[in-house]
Amino acid sequence: MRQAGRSLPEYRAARVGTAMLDACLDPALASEITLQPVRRHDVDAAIFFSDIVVPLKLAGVDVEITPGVGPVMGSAVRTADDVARLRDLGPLTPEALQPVSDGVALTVDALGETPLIGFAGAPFTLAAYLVEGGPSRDHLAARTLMHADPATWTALTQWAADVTGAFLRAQVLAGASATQLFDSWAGSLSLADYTAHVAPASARALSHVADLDVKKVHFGTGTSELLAAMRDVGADVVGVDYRLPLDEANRRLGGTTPLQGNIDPALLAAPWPVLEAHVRDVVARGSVAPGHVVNLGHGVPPETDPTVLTRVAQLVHEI
Ligand code: 1CP
Repeated sequence: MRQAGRSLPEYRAARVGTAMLDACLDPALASEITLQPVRRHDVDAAIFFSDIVVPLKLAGVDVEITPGVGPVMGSAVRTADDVARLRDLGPLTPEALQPVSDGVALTVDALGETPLIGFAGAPFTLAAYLVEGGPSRDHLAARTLMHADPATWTALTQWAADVTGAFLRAQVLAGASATQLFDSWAGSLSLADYTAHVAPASARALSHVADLDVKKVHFGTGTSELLAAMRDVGADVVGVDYRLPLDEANRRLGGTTPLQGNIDPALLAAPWPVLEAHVRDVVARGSVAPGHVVNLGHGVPPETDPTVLTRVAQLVHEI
């Protein structure tokens, strides 16, 4: 679940005095933070504490995570020269990825039987941050670039695919037993743009783990029109945000693809009977798919009462 840890007091305590990306690159701290929601909520899997921009940082990109904002680049990547400079940084090596591998290995040891999900950002979402220079609403500059200069766009997204693919691969080799590719902002694309300008790079990112025995979940928000295209880049499970009921998502996917999702994060703050009815509805609709990973339809709001999350996990286990 996106940035799930932020709602936990023990997370906020662990992070005091440590910048976000420094926390991600401290194997013992990253491992401890990964375990916190598992201990508290008794969920069936852990998601590694890291961020989609960690591999950019390790590749040498000037990026920080600014509190209350998100990833911010030292300078935006807009031109062919900017992309050439990125490519000059060279491939992301296993040596550079060592803090990630060490953090995963420590976590897998401590988790015992509970599986760890590794993850990475999809090339479009990473490119959206790189081209915009930080978070943006409509990802206009990225969407302009893919049409204005398709060769530069392709070079950029291929580079991002290889960097993010190396990050994903390192996590699996260190013991993660499933993977998730987050294309959080793909919902700003038309199906035609997604298919022509984004899907090839996402397929390339996933190809980095194609020879490994792990299931691949592919998630985006606002992607109701893109679900089949997102599966077809090589995903085993499609993550659905809270906008589309899972029975309808299953219909759009032809009834053959396991789904993940899609409790509406807004309802975490609603009275319990309202939330309970919603969770039961999500589980019922998901049961028509060939498999269902119960999850939120996007991230946990930081102000969420953690006891509510524990109660949701309990309810799902009961059902
Ligand atoms: O739940 C977890 O803690 C798991 C680890 C995790 C994951 C899976 C973090 C830690 N980030 C992510 C993925 C991530 N990061 C995504 C994809 C999923 C999604 O849609 O949320 C995206 C888009 C980011 C980028 C990012 N990092 C944002 C969003 C900014 C925007 O454009 O709106 C933010 C706020 C961050 C910072 C971040 N990453 C993670 C945490 C715990 C935080 C908060 C930082 C803090 O506590 O200081």
